[in-house]
Amino acid sequence: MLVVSEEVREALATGGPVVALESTIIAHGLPRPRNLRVALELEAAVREEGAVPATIAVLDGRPHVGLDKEQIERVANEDGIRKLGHRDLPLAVATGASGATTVSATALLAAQAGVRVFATGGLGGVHRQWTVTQDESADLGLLARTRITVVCAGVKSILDVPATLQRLETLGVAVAGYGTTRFPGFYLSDSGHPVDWTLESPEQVAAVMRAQDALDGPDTALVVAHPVPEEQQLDPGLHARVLADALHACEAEGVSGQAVTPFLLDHLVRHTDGASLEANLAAVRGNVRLAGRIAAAWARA
Ligand code: PSU
Ligand code: MN
Repeated sequence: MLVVSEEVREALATGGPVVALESTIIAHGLPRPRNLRVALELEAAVREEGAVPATIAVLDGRPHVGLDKEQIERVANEDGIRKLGHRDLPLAVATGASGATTVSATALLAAQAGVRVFATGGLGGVHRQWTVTQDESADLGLLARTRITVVCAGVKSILDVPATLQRLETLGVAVAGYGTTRFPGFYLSDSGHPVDWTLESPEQVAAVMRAQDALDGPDTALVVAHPVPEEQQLDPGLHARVLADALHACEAEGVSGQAVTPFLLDHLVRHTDGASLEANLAAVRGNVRLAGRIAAAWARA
């Protein structure tokens, strides 16, 4: 069922390092035409760290692990590219649809292909207003059932961060700060919440992955929370003001379901003069590079 690119297949067959990359950030998380440049740049960054990038998406009903340049262009520019969580995969396959995969769908397909390391910007999680909307990203449930290492800048700051951290604990998903004792805040280096564990090197992350396998507990993820460098973060005061606006606009316009996260991210980009976009990109770039180093350490292990 999976279409694994030749390059990714060869790397996996020889135990070489591979990093899975999601495509929702390209299709629905970043504005055009910047999104295409970013997608290609992220792949190049993975290669510079000595690993093979595997961008994941569904094209014409076929789930792809590893895209060529034309396929990445389709994800970035094609109108009607859907946003696919893992529950949407069978629907997209059976109807021949094309869509970008969220963290949940990407992690599922990556794990099925045998890719253990995955990089993204910020995870989905529990939305503010959860008591009214019950909106919790499917990312969390999938990470509770999938043995994959996700390098991210924490969870998106548009969310209820402490509630999301609590859900990760309840679901049994391991969380460690990378080089920090603070849980990162996506656009911000520090979400204001601590983490219980700190890892300091790619080798140490690989050792945790080996320990997960050796202990053979439930198939859960390892979240490596890697902060955006402080000098590249969004100004915290601006972040607080614009986010409050964005949340009001979302409610006033009655945005719901899958549209909430793209709406909020887009609102932040437009009302910070693109500063949130730069912080988002700085975070993703750093995550992709770290994921490349972790994949290399894992391949050597
Ligand atoms: N990280 C980013 N930008 C994004 C996302 C992550 O920097 O757009 C995407 C991921 O695909 C994540 C999704 O899985 O947002 C969460 O969407 P929702 O809240 O609807 O589950
Ligand atoms: Mn949601």
